[in-house]
Amino acid sequence: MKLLEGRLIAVSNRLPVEVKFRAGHPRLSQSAGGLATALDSIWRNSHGVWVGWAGSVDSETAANLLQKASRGRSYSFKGVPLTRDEISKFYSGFANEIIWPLFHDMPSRCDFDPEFWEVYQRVNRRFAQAAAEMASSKDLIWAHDYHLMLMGKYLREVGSTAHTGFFLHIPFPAPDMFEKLPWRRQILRALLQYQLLGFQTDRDRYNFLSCLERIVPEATSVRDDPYNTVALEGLRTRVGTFPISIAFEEFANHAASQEVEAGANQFRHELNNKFLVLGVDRMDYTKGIPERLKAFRILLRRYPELRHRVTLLQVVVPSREEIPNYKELRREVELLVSQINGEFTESGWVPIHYMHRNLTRKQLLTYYRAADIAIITSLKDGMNLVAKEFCAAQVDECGVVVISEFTGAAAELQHGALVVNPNDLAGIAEAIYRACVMPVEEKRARMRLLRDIIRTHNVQSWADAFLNAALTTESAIPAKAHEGSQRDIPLIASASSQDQRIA
Ligand code: ADQ
Repeated sequence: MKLLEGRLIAVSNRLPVEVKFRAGHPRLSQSAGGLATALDSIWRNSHGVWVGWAGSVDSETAANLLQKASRGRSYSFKGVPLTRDEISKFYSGFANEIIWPLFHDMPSRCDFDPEFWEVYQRVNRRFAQAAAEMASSKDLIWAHDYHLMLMGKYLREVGSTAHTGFFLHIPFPAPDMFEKLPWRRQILRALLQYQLLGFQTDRDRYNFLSCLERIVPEATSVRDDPYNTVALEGLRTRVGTFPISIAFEEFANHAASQEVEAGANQFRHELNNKFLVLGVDRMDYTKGIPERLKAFRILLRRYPELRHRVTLLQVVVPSREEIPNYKELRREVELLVSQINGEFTESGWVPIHYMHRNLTRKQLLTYYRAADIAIITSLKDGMNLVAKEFCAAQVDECGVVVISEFTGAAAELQHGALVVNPNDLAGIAEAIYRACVMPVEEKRARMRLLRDIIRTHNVQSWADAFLNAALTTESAIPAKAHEGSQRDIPLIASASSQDQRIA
């Protein structure tokens, strides 16, 4: 295991803290989310800087507040200022109205506005400058997610000599989908300017390699187990699979605490010990929330004996509310909840409990512990950390996971979970029924297996694997690249012609 000699420069669109105005005064608040939680564990073993947008506030105020927030941490924060127009065209526009829907196989939701592309390039350049300013050749610049796909190219342009890596938290689509993107070639070529590219699953990695084969045929790829190495114009990029995970022990220990246990018992008591099915998601059209609600309705119609005995708790955290698609989704979800409750509610039993707000970690763990089933019906999902968090919280090993086959998590959890096709509403209803009647020994055997997997493949092992791969990548910047060579250089002379094909 190679250790980082220098510092870690983590770069993400948002910082884990955000400046917001309360009573006219700027204040820092913690922003929730999978990435913040994941990176938190990494900083325990490394020091450095986290670069990202800190909220709509002037640079000086942001810098002062971020400096204060950095005290007592192993890393500091550096804000990247973005204007309102940039937030709208780079973040809401290019990232969330083009890349997000396209990479989740929903091209009809894309708005391919060419102005979004202009701003996306400009903002990526600014992030690269901010990261490069503070990075030395011993440091690793680790960029996160689809907002920063071009940053590797700009890092080279500004002459950064740091190690570079990029991790994509969302799926990478197959070529037929990806090629709809007007800027497909520029994006693939820019990604190849990073030294390491990490994907959540093998499927994503192979989709990326297949896209290269079709769209950037001048790139060559060889297998270099457990990675692929892609060569283009004198540069090489290592490509690997690194399924993200959670801080298992932290979740499990907190879930086992007396306060969480007492809260879970209290909640179950209030529900009259009904069988509890739990959904926890960002309000996002990729998460399959309407599909889940419709499946629950089928369950109650098909199995009247479950009425009064099963309750669905659906928790959604508000998300991207400035984008019209998201507003419509909220209306659709709330209409379905009220229709289903209208159809089935009887004295002493409401079939669906619905919450639309942010929860604290303790509240989230209380619901995870109280629940008998976690239901994840994403139409497509890079990983889905909720599935893993639920398993970590099952300290008495009795919960069942029903999970969509189109999540990254299903690739790891398929042998312990009940795997469903989220478009098969009757199939989801049957899976919930099966979980309701599953013998307790089977539940325990499945949950033990799931917990063992997540305990071993936790967020620390994810970060270690990525860092190790980044630091052992050969030839950071070959001399030819500095000279601006356009020639393809055969990097692995001994590779057979078959190996030269993208695997
Ligand atoms: P998300 O799409 O946000 O992440 P997910 O992986 O499920 O999806 O993470 C959501 C996080 O938000 C979880 O940690 C969960 O606990 C938290 N959360 C959900 N509802 C909440 C609520 N009401 N209150 C508080 N917290 C809540 C993206 C990708 C995923 C990928 C992650 C990490 O879309 O596929 O798994 O990044 O790589």
